[in-house]
Amino acid sequence: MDYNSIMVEGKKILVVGLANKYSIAAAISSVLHKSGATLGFSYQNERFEKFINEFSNANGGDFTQVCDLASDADIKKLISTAVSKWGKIDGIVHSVGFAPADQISGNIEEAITREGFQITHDVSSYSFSGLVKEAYPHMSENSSVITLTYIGSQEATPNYNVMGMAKASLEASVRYFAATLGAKGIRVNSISAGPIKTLAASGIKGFKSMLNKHGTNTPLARNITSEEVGNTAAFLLSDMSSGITGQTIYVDGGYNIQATSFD
Ligand code: NAD
Ligand code: 0WE
Repeated sequence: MDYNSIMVEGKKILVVGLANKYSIAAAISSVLHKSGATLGFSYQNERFEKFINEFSNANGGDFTQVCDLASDADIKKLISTAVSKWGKIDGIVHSVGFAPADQISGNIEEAITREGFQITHDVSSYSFSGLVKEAYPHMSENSSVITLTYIGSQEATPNYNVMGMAKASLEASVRYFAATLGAKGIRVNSISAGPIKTLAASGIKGFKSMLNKHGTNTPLARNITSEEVGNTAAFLLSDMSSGITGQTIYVDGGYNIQATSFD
């Protein structure tokens, strides 16, 4: 794909949720870099530090900053780092999700616990609210925030369980923030991606058979790539999408429009 280096030219975009080269955030960052953006990266803990610094050097990064999103102090530190470097922030990519492993396997009536519910909702949903709450006073008048979600928020998906409940909460958060931040020129949207084999996904029982099913029983008759998610992300972060806010945009090959399909 040839990229137009002026699509997000000069925009200063914070990327949260990069872990390794398979991360959806890596594909998004690569497209943003090729499309003219300046990037800043946060990472969960020191385990990811080496990769992030190398990735940042290769992809137009201005800074890297550790940030555990379960910590309000870390979120404050991240935004203050971005503000001290940039003044104003033009875009944020939130590409974060986590449930304790025992929460996303088996039937929900067995798997769910109060603690598992709390951790999952805290990291996978509140982290978005906490980040935007801290960042919005420093966002430019023509800025855009995106997050990543999954159709398991809308339709019961085997094993996805409490992650689906957290994604429903995340998608509702997008609508609430979009409703009040619109007047400040800040747009807020989510991308609902089809399944992609990232590190987070590879640990999941039956993921391969789900990938096969998606790849076959979908209008485009194939799975989507993380680059395709990156392209949509660049559009949503650019002024090309200036009339769009509060939406869940499906990048899933059309899977979500089918009630059912033949094998
Ligand atoms: P990934 O493992 O590469 O990314 C998840 C990121 O979340 C990692 O960078 C991890 O460090 C970060 N994270 C987890 N807990 C954190 C915390 N406490 N503080 C800071 N960061 C934390 O996997 P991915 O598949 O790229 O996932 C990115 C997003 O895309 C997630 O929201 C996921 O739900 C969503 N998504 C993934 C798929 C898929 O099939 N892979 C499909 C649709 C949506
Ligand atoms: O959001 C996700 C996965 C997020 C995720 C992955 C893990 C694996 C390792 C959250 N928490 C954890 N915790 C771990 O310990 N996806 C959209 C990918 C995914 O995960 C599924 C899926 C799909 C699709 C889990 C069950 C069923 C389908």
